[in-house]
Amino acid sequence: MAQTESILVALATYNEIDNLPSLVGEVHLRLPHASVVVIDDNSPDGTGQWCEKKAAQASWFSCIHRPRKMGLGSALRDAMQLAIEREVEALITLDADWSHPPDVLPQILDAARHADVVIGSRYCPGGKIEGWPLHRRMASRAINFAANWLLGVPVQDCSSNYRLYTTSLLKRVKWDDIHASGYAYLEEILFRLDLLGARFAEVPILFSNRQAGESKINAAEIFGAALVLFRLAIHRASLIFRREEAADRNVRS
Ligand SMILES: Nc1nc2c(ncn2[C@@H]2O[C@H](COP(=O)(O)OP(=O)(O)OP(=O)(O)O)[C@@H](O)[C@H]2O)c(=O)[nH]1
Ligand SMILES: [Mg+2]
Repeated sequence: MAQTESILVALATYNEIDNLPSLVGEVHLRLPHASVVVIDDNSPDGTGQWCEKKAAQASWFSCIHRPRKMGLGSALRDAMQLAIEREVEALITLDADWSHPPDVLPQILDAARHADVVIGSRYCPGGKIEGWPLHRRMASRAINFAANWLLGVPVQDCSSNYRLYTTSLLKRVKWDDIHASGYAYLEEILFRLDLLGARFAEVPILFSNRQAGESKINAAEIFGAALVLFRLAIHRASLIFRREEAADRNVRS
């Protein structure tokens, strides 16, 4: 991954006006040749208006305005489709609340030389979480345990949105197969990319609790994520069963 001109950085936002301007500045400082896009869901706090002004000043910056809050996953899906349309080499995603440290971007790019998907990871050796209460740590661990065990995704941090995806891999995704539109999209896309034979790498990060603004995660999102994991686990079991049946038939014939 040599050409940073060919990188799109995407930030999904809902009410991130207290975080976004400084974060966009920092990302641009770290990757001056990359394009940055914000996918904003008509945030009532003026995030979209700030983006309009920024886009008028900076050619490397753009914003997709959506009419209402449609979920993190659907925003990431739009970002992935934009990366394909713009024919960039890779898409980098990160949360817009400063939880994902932009100073790790060079290591993420470096790891992409030998991987199709790179994760900024809290749970690989060297990764750390700062400022999260115990219940958030436990919920995150539980989701990751379920994703590893039920979906077999060979990644230690399946729910981190700090990622790099190579566009050549994204082009092979069958978008109609993906149903999650909320936070569970993070696990679902990894599951689909794993089925496509993706090579994964993880880079340790120090994840810090959001700098400002309010969390968008709620009980409905967590319940929705559990349902998605359950549905994907059944799908995976049926794939394994069909593969074993086919192997059996081959042995007999
Ligand atoms: N466009 C869009 N962005 C969203 C939506 N929900 C969350 N986001 C963004 O997704 C990123 C992650 O959301 P967070 O609220 O930080 O979720 P979290 O990191 O699990 O929880 P906290 O950090 O505790 O708030 C942030 O940049 C949010 O602004 C949504 O419905 N639409
Ligand atoms: Mg956050």
